[in-house]
Amino acid sequence: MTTHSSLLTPHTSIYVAGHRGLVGMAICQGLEQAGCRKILTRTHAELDLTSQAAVRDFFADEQPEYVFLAAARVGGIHANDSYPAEFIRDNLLIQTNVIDSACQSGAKKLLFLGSSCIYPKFAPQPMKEEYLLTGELEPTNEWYAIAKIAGIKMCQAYRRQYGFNAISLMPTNLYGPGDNFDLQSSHVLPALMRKFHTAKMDGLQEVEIWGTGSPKREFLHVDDLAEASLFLMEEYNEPEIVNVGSGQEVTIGELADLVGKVVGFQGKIRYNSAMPDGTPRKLLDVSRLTSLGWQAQIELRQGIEDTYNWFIQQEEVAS
Ligand code: GFB
Repeated sequence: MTTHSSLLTPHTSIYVAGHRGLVGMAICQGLEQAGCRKILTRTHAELDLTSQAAVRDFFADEQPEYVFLAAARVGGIHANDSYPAEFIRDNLLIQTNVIDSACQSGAKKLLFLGSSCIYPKFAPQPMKEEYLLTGELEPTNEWYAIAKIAGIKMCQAYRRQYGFNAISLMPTNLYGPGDNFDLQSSHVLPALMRKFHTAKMDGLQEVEIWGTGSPKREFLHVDDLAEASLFLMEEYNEPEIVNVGSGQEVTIGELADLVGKVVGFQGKIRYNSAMPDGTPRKLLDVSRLTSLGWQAQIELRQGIEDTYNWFIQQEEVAS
């Protein structure tokens, strides 16, 4: 982890909302490695972020200087498609409460994490930040996307009316240690890892993959995202959103081959086209970020190996 300049010192008080999730965990780790010692966290049991009163009290008591807003209801294509009410409600509540309370309690800066699904389903590729709100959204995740777009607009509105330094990052599809490996609710990469691992252990000859295998996705290791988040917290103070991607785009079929090789699964793949493909392609244009001086480091195969090592350790602990 690269260490950055001056804002995030051992004495800076920093709240990481969502510290038990994939992104929040990696941000906490990055902050610790950068020497930060006043990192505030609360579990869901300690602080319900959907409760306006609880969030307001927390910020009034703790008055964090910097806030990483990584708490969200997230999930893969099936979870998004199955629970639209929960995805729009919980995300609107969490982000509204945290952004408003951070501003009211005098926080110096907030970093909001969005998602590449905010862009139109058929946006030209790679997708530039200015394509936001230029077309129809992908129906499987429009509820989540609308909540994230509201978060972006709230950051911009609070900057404009109250002078609050709130910035927004749009990460591409993320993966890494600490991910959700539940087959019903996870994203594709951890789902494939679990499916291939289970098939290998049980000696199964075939694994089912959803959709046609032809959609393309870009993947970014969560440690890269954490590093980009720290970098932008230090360096970026503008209303415009910033894409965070790796430029490493593969089809789902190619991803399956790669994950299968890393896991050591030698059987066949069967595509279930009754399950949705989602958006055909989602590649971010990262020229704004690279011009600011940051780019991703972790190559996809290396990142998959790293994640599989973590996954195996968890399986051993659980068994
Ligand atoms: O990662 P994923 O669930 O999310 O699915 P999205 C990506 C692609 O992988 C889709 C295919 O084409 C899926 O049909 N796929 C194949 C699988 N097998 C599987 C499987 O076993 N599990 C899963 N989950 N997918 C999500 C959004 O979209 O991406 C969220 O719904 C968010 O809102 C997130 O933006 C980053 O990339 O399609």
